[in-house]
Amino acid sequence: MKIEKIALRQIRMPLVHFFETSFGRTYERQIVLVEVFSEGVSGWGEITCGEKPFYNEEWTDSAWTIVRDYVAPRVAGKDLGGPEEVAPLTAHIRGHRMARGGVEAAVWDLTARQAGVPLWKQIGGGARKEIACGVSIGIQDSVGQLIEKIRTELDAGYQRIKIKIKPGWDIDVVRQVRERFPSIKLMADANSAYTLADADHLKKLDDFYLMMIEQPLAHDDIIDHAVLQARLHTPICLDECIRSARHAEQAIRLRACGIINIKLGRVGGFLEARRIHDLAMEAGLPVWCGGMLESGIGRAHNIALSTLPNFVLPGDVSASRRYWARDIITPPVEVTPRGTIVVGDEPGFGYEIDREFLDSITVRQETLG
Ligand code: OSB
Ligand code: MG
Repeated sequence: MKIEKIALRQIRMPLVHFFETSFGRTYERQIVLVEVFSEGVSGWGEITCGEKPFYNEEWTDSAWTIVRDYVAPRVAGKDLGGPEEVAPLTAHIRGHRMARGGVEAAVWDLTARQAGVPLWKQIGGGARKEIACGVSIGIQDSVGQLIEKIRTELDAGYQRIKIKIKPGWDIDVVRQVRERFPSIKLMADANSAYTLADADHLKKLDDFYLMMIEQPLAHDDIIDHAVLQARLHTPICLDECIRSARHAEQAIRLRACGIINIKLGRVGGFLEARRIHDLAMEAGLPVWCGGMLESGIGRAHNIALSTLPNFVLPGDVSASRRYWARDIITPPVEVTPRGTIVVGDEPGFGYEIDREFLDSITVRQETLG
């Protein structure tokens, strides 16, 4: 299969509600989509970086530049034996895994469509026909508002609640949420807001029987997480720290975490995501699928990923309507009253693209190769 051309498109999508983490507030997404073409068929990918280089080093403009100047020249015009060959073609680029992963995922979708099979089948998934859904709730203006939001999501059926924490919005907030909801599956994500000097403070979270604490310490420090994990009963889940299978191997060996959040973009696409999944499964660590406030395309890819066997915990993959007044796919992603997403059998990522709407929110476009 020859990749004839790669089309980049940046879209602007306002969120229905701002999303706040320890590194800032997002009101509107600027998302880069990738469409790859071969023999009359096209496949889609989403680059999951933020608008600013705060979650990791990537952002909308860096992703655009990396794909235009470094990824597309390596991939466009290439005759590929299969989608597994894409990631190695860009392995010489340091970092920028979300940019590289957006193209990689698009080729997986393309090959699934060419074969007439669903994306989940193409990546070797299919362990479940319904995936379990949780929600990630950002930092709010008040604990009352947070509790109200949690109530709404539980009423919608979501199986697990993740709240964001940061210094000044942590122990006391978790305590109040736990008092109000004594038996829900609850977890907290710090997005690297603490250091080992906060170990005694974080230890207080052990009182609230959380499922896990996600990425409390530095984005690039597996060793400190190992030191902290030895002091906590609550399992640590690593997000930012795990960018490759090599990192997963090191974190497992050092006992730095008990759970891994796998994000397709953060690790550079399906090939690496699967490697991490397999390593964790072999070591007996459960994994779940994280989110990056994706549009319908990235969301659909996350659904496919979540059908691999070791995605046994509810992920941050939830209904389109929690993010968008109107999504770019039809139908939008919907969640059942039991808090699941039903996985379809349509070829590729399984949803139609609303091209007219997509065009109306596109702010720039470029065709490469
Ligand atoms: O750490 O998981 C995270 C969003 C942006 C950046 C980082 C994270 C998140 C989320 C949102 O938690 C997950 C989602 O609902 O898409
Ligand atoms: Mg996280």
